[in-house]
Order: sequence, then structure tokens, then C-alpha cells
Amino acid sequence: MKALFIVDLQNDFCPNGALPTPKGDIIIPVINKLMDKFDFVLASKDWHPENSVHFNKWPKHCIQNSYGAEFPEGLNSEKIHKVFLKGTGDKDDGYSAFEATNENLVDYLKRNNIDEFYVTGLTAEYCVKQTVLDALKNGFKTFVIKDGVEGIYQNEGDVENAFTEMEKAGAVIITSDKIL
Ligand code: VGL
Ligand code: ZN
Repeated sequence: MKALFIVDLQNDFCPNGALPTPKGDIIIPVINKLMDKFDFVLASKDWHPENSVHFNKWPKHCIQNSYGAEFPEGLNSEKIHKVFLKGTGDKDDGYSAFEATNENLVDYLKRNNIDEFYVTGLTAEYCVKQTVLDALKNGFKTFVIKDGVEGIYQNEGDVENAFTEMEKAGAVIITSDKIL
């Protein structure tokens, strides 16, 4: 089985959000178009309590149950089978979707015979990268859909370095037009 995984595509990481990617919204139509081509469509949400020490490092974003934590309006979120919530404690953790606390992602994938894991979402340098590295560590065949990922682009070269690191770790970098 193949799963399309959408990392943290939430209002606060979109261009008008609290921790914005300059072009995060351009991936929305790419992802919508891919959804019907997969057995499963799964997503993670950054889902922080107000008092997390994560906010010593970052502006406040993706507070549990807030507008900023919702999926952007244009995303066909009704097609998402399951949402994995992460960063839910008061520590600075949960960059990877494999740290979700509402449901264990490895168990979910194994239970549903998912062996191919296709990653999209936000942000390239942080949560997408950590999720891809953990998927590989857990033995899943992992693909990163380049035009389905966007970054914060805070430090020069970070996004490029993230793609290099994911590829070196064993991820296959592809574009959405290769998915039939
Ligand atoms: C993220 C920074 C802080 C992400 C989440 O989703 O990439 N980045 N929290
Ligand atoms: Zn966060």
C-alpha cells in the first residue's frame, strides 16, 4: 500500500501565518491533485499547548484548536484518512510526525500494510526533513515530492541542504508529474 503523507500544512505555516513559509500555499493544488492516486492520505499537525518551551525558539504558532493550526481552506482535507498530532507536550519536541502522541505512526503504517511513504508539506528544513529521516530509520520506502514541499528559507542554503540530507539518508526525491 502507498500513503501520501502531508506534513504540517497548516495556516500558521502558510504565507500569512505566524511562522510563515514565503510560498507554502503553492503546494496546495499539487497535493489536492495527488490525493486520489494513493491508497491512504495521511497528515500531521503541529499541535502545541500555549506554554510550550518550543516558543522560546519560535514565534507562537499552531496552538491546539486555533485557526492557525487548521488546514488551509483550499486543501481537500475531507480526503485525509487520519491526522497525527505532534508537539503536543510542553517540551521542544515533535518535529517528526513519528513523534505523534494521539496515535503511533509506525503502528498505523504497519497495521495498514503501508510500505511506500510519499512525503509532502511544510516545512522542508524542519518537520518534513525529520519525518523523512524517521520514516527511513523505520524501514519504509520513502519518497519526497519536491514540488509538494516548501520551506521557511530563513537561513541561506537550509532547504537545499535538507534535500541533500534526505537523499543521502536514502529518500528518493521525485516530482509530482512522475506519480501516475
Ligand atoms: C515546524 C518549526 C517549528 C515545522 C514546526 O512544521 O516544520 N517548524 N515548528
Ligand atoms: Zn512547532
